[in-house]
Amino acid sequence: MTDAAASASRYDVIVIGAGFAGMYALHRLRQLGLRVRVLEAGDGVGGTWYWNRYPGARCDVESLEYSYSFSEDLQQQWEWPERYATQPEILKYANHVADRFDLRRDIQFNTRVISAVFFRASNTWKVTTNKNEVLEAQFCIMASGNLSLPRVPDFKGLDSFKGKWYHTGQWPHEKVNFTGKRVGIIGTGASGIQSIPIIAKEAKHLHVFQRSANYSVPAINRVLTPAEVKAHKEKYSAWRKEALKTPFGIAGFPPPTKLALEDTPEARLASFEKKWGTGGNISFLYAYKDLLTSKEANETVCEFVRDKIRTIVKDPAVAADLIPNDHYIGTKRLPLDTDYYETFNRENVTLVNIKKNPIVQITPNGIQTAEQEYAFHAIVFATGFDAMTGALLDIDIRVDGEADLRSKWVDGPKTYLGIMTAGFPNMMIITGPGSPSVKTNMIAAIEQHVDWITDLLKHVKSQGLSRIEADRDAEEKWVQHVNEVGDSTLYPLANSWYVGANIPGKPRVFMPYVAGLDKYRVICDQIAAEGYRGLQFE
Ligand code: N01
Repeated sequence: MTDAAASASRYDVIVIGAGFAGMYALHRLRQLGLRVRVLEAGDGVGGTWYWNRYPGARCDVESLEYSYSFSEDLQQQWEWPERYATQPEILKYANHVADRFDLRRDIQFNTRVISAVFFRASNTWKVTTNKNEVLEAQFCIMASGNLSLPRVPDFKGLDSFKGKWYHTGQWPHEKVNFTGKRVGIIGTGASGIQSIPIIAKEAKHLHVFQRSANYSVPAINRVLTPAEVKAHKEKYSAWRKEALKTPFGIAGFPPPTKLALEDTPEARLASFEKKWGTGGNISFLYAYKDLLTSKEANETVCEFVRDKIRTIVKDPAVAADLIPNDHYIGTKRLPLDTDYYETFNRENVTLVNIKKNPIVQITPNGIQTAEQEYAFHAIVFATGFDAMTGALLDIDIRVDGEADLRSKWVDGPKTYLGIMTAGFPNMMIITGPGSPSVKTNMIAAIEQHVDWITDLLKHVKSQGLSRIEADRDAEEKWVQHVNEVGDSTLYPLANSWYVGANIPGKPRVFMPYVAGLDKYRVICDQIAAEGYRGLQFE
């Protein structure tokens, strides 16, 4: 289609993505009287919770915390049935929010953004979609998510496979029935760990192909009692305020004060046992204040979980393969499970250690490893995402005649506060690399970013300004600070998606800002109070 044939529409703001970030951005920016258009690749709202429909998908932040705080009526009226909400429940909530705040009329579904180009002469972003439609706006807000570009490893022969294959992050909308089927699953991250126990109950036989053994701790999910919901709701706004003062944006976890080795081994064991019994990953990693900064301290939790695996898994050879020994606990996202390790005691489940017995190729019948071929009706890829930068760099983002984002970030992402990147005016990223994002309660992080960006645009409007740009020196200092904070922890040591290690060729940079949402919020507020230090306006 020619340029002339492409339709052009003008908005104040284009928001890319209608997940929790895009929906809240639309809601807030409308309140400024701005004309906003949201472009969404899916045919519904919900983002992560729209795409990740795999069996067992559930949030690992408690439902009363993993929800919007901006509307008292909403939080009072919405009923979360369980401690940890299932994917269908969260998607139902996202749809309720879209209807309740009349968001859909400004969201264009089934629309994938291909490119976004900024023209300085007119301070305009021109956004081109997969339908060759061109939309224009003064501002472009990237709400495209941190874990939204699924990755299927490029195994030789996948095209030849005669059965069905699925990626957890692009699961079909209709139920996939594994009854009577031989199923292979590759990947033991959070998605694999949640889906393996459920698929195992249904399939005739499940083979789990594990590259790196992973730590996991029990969710201890349960139905919420009316009394506890009532008690929480009576103090909901106070809980939310408390959450903002915590690193993870979750109330009930005041920073621990004790070092792990200050306790006796018996006291430590009692503390970990209690946390194992009550469930939750933050609870574990927050048992002592140095678990993510001291190798010796961390090793005490690692050994506790290894002992649990040895106790739960009956076959010592299988237990040995399941025992993680290549990273410190918590330095990869620590999954929450329901009966993950127990599942390996089932007759119909086989663990394949692909570090010892690597996958060679996918064949028409199944998976060929160095030792043998396994025949499957279906293969599940729980192999994760091109995280944090993937969805952004999937779009050809450039400034006409100047820079393109893929080139700028060739050695890793550089941002100011994780919100703006120098050289790309009038573009904001929600929960971008260099912000707390995935290392905190995502909805709390989203609300904080959207509120800050809304205030920024209010400032621009009230001052009659037309262009905002991050200052290069301020960006350099922020990147350095993000790296220093990361390097003061054990996080960068693991081969995780936090450092891009799961994507061959991706630069190894630890991307989240891990000082905590509480400290980050104070920095952002100070910067705003100082007239948006580090941003240039025209
Ligand atoms: O992906 P992952 P995920 N050959 O990248 C393996 C969030 N989330 O979808 O560790 C063989 O963590 C890879 O092996 P290794 C959460 O933030 C939240 O599970 O790289 N194996 C690993 O085992 C989470 O962290 C929730 O050696 C290959 C797995 O695939 C994030 O999403 C639930 C391979 C990928 O694990 C991503 O989780 C689900 C290859 N070529 C997800 N490539 C909750 O809220 C990769 N693997 C509960």
